[in-house]
Order: sequence, then C-alpha cells, then structure tokens
Amino acid sequence: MAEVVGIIEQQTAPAEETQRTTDGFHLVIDALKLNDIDTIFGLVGIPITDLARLAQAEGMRFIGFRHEQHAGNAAAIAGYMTQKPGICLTVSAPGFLNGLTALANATTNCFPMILISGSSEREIVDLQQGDYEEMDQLNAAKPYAKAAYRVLHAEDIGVGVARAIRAAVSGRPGGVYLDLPAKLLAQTIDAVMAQQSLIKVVDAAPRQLPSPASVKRAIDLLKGAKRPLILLGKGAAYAQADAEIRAFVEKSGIPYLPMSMAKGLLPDTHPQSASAARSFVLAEADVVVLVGARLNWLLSHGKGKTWGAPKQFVQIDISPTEIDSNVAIAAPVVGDIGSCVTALVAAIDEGFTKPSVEWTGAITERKSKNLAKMAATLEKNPSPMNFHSALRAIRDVLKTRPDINVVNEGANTLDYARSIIDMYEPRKRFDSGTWGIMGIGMGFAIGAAVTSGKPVVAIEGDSAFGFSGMELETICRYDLPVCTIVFNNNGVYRGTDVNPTGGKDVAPTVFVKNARYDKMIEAFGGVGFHATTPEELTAALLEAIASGKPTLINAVIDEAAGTESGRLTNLNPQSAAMKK
Ligand code: ADP
Ligand code: TPW
Repeated sequence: MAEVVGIIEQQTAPAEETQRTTDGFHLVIDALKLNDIDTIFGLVGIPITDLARLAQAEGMRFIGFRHEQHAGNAAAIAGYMTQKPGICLTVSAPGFLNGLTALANATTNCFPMILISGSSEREIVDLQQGDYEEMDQLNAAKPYAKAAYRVLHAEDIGVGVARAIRAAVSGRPGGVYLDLPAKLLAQTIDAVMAQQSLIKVVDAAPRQLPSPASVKRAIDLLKGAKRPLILLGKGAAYAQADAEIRAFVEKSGIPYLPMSMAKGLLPDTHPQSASAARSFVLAEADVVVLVGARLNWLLSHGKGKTWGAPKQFVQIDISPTEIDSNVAIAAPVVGDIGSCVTALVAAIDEGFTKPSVEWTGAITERKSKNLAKMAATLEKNPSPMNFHSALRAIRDVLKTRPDINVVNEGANTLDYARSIIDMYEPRKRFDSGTWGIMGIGMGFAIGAAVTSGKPVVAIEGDSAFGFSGMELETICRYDLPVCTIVFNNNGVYRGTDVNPTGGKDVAPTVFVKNARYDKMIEAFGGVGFHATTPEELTAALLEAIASGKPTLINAVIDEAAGTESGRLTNLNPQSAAMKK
C-alpha cells in the first residue's frame, strides 16, 4: 500500500512542487525513454511495482509475466531482434535469481539485455541483518553478466542507465545487470539537476573497422582455397548486415552453411546453401570462413571426425579474444561484421575466381541425394504421426508465410525442425541457442510477438514446453498472435521408458500419458486444437494463424519415435554405456 500512496502523492503534489523535485522512479523511466527504450518485460512486487506503473503511465509498454525467467528471455530476444537492449524488471533476491538464468543465457548467446532488479538497502545487506528478500545481487550477477552496476544516488541514474546500455550493445553484445536499491527509487532530487544528469547515449555500438592487413590475409587465403566454405552464425544475423552478407556469398560464389539462428539470413532455398550436404562440406572444405559463429560444441570445437582433414579458418568476429579459442585461426578479421564483410566484398570486386565446378558440383550432387532421401522419409504417413510427418505438415504451411517468427526447443523436436523447416527471412528463428537450454519457448514467443507485431509459431517438445507453459496466460492476457505446437510424445525425448524395478514410480523420462495441453490454453480464453494426423495438424495451424489469436495445438506424436537426447547421443556417454 505504501508503494501506491507514494506514487499517487507524487502525481497529486502541487504543480510548483513537482516542478522543483523529481525522484528515482521518474528518473529511471526518463533515462530509458530518452534512449528510445519503449518496452519493459517484468514481474512486479516490492520495490518495483511503482516503477512498472509509472512506466505504463509514461507511455512505455509493460509486459507482465508469471515468472521472471520468461520475462528475461523475452527481453533477450527483443535485444537480439533490434540491437537495442531488451529490459527485464524484477524484484529483489528470488525475482532477481529467477531472472538471472535469462541474463546468463543472454550473455552466453551474445544477446543484449539489461536486467534491472530492485534490491534491499546496502546497510542491511552488507551487515547481513536479514532484510526482506535480502541478497548481495550485484556480486551474484557479476560472473554471469557482461557488466554489472549499482546506482546509489538519484543523480547517478543517468550514468547508470547509459553505462548499462553501452555495455549491453557495444563490442560483443551481452547481458548487463543494473541494481537499483529501494531507497534510490524513493530519493528526491532537484528536477532541473535531474534532467541535466540524464545521458542520451551517442553511437552505442560503434562500427569497428578491420585492419586492411587482416582483410588481405583473409582474401589471400581464400584465393588459394580449393574447397572454400562460409559458415554464418547468429552473430551475422544479429549484425543486420544482410545485403553485405548476401553480396559476399554471391560475389564469391562460395557455398555456405547457416547455423540454426542464421537460417533465413539468406533464404534456405538459396542455390549456394549447403545445408542439405552439411556433413559432407564440413568434412571436405579446406578453407572455412566463420562469420559471427563460434567454434564451440555446436561445431565440434573445429576438430575431430566432423571436420575431416585439417583445414584453415578465416574468422570474422567483433571479439578479438574469440580468435584461437578452439583451434588456430589462420586469418582473423576482427571488427563488426558489416564493416568486415564490406571490406571483403571490395577486395573480391577487384578480382576473385569463383570455386571450381568440381567442388560446387560435388555439393550439388550430395544435396540432391540427401534431399531425395529426406523427401522419402517426410512423405511417409505412419500412424501415430511421428516427428517427420508432423514437421512436413508444419513446413508446408510455414512456406506460405515467410514473415512468421519461429520459436523452437526440445531435443528431437529441435533437431528435426531445424533441418526440415526452411526459413526465408533474417532473424525469424529463435531457439535453444548456445547452451541448448530448455525453457526459452514462451518467453521468446512473447518477446518476438511484442517486438515484431507479427505472428509466432512455437514448435515445442512436450518437456521443453513445460518449463514456460504458465506463460500461456500472459499470451492470452496480451492477446498475442502466438500458436504453440506441443509435440506430445508423453515424456522427455519419448514416453516409452519403464522403471526397471517394476515399482510404482514411472521412469525418470516419462510424463502423464495422453495429456491434453490444448485444454491449458482454454483455461485462459485461448483456442486449443487436438491433432493426431498431419491433415488435422495442417487444418489446425491454418486456422490458428488465420485467427491471429492465442492458440495451442496438442500434436500427438508416436511415444516411441524420439531418440535419447535427440542428436546429442555422443554427449551422453553414460546413457550409451547403460544401453550396451
Ligand atoms: P552460432 O551459435 O550461430 O554459431 P555464436 O553465438 O556462437 O553463433 O557466435 C556469435 C558470434 O558473433 C560471437 O562470437 C560474437 O562475438 C559475434 N558477433 C556478434 N555481433 C557481432 C557483430 N556485430 N560483428 C561481429 N561479430 C559479432
Ligand atoms: C534448463 C536437459 C535437453 S532436451 C530436454 C531436456 C530436459 C527435453 C527433451 O524432451 P522434449 O523433446 O522437449 O519432450 P523431444 O522432442 O525429444 O520429445 N534443463 C534445462 N535445459 C536442458 N537442456 C535440460 C534440462 C534437456
């Protein structure tokens, strides 16, 4: 109640007085607005309820969630889509910790976001006197954030917000924590001085030009290549250098592979896409150009069987310390992707021989063979429906709507959807990313819908969906055009495991059989569909998209269809050993 009284007093104080003073609440909102931030994703409570109210009163959009992790994920994906930091607002200790997973995930994925949390008073926290929701949040955030700041004086709010924005988006983007003690928010300060203390950040993510010598080294390496390959990562999609990247690919004639979130940067149907011959090109290429992609586990660390014979790398990245992180990089090109690729295109314009027909022809041949094999698998119509027949139905609908955002998580659901669902436009695919994390589903869906104003189709394993399922209420509350498709195979990976002891408990991977996820959304006024065949799934998805309403399709998948850990079986040695 004290919170409400505080803000109402502020609003009803005599005009003369409100002109003279302002407070921390108002300054935080003013600082964000001054920097063109128009949306906050969050969850209210002491001490930030009034901050959320005020944001709304001042014309910002406040999207309230049921759990902070999903608000944080929404903020992170908004940051990835726009190059402006997404904002997540939480209460202290537990709310902060719930948001911290999303902050860490954003940092890991190089998404710019700012987690703003209210906190208890320093005097009490530092003496550990047991305040309401007491915690040393700044220190807890530091290892998981690109930067972490605390503001103690109202006149420093402008600096705090400016530093947070700059840290989130400059260089390699990441998550930033901004700690706002309750006492700060209530501090009053002279209004004129306050306005003068605000900072509008100029050139928050400055271009970083590559050195001419690094560009020449890369081009020389490429000129000597017999089997070159370009690998586009989500850094390339984030950079919004779409035309430059297309020019680099097309003018060089080099085949390319998109990492999952770079799908659509060039349409997946592009003739130079080598996606359908992925294993072949990774093993056979002799020079590989990494554009905003790290040689982490998703690329087998750049070595081993996947990569075949030893090869040389060009790596374009804004972070100099990324270079040589897993294998030697023969030609690092450090700078922002737009500038780096522009420099490479200029060098290509001066003369460059396209890759041999021997190389491109071999890829085309391999692609046709693999595509024919995949087409045969997709055409099968088993009953019950499996991952492939369900994804064929979804693929055919999404082909007609390239503007739709796709969110994707799960194990098998992620692995199969990634290769079966083509993307046609940049920054439309959002998934489990660098960690392979479960739980991004509804947060990313809400963030993408709110940020783009376009429909979202979230393709979710039933386990994956469970991590954020309660946000269906948020989707319904804001009437967002999100269609969630739950691939329901009764468990984590699949639903057929048994408890070897014959005891009462089901196996660790098994869920309630034949759950009706479609009924969940009906509880909040959304529309549920139950689909057991590809035809029913097609009809439901078409109706769902046409309605523009919150919908959920419970897609019943053969419970025996999945494989353990999807395609990560090699990272699951214990399970492989147990099965021997
Ligand atoms: P993927 O998972 O798709 O392979 P990663 O997240 O591993 O992609 O890699 C993204 C890389 O892109 C990071 O190393 C990051 O430093 C880099 N990056 C992000 N934005 C830019 C940019 N604007 N210019 C250059 N590099 C960037
Ligand atoms: C935060 C471990 C990886 S994949 C997965 C889990 C629990 C779910 C797979 O089952 P699902 O998919 O979604 O039904 P499918 O298509 O195979 O049927 N906790 C977190 N992140 C991860 N990655 C896990 C656990 C995991």
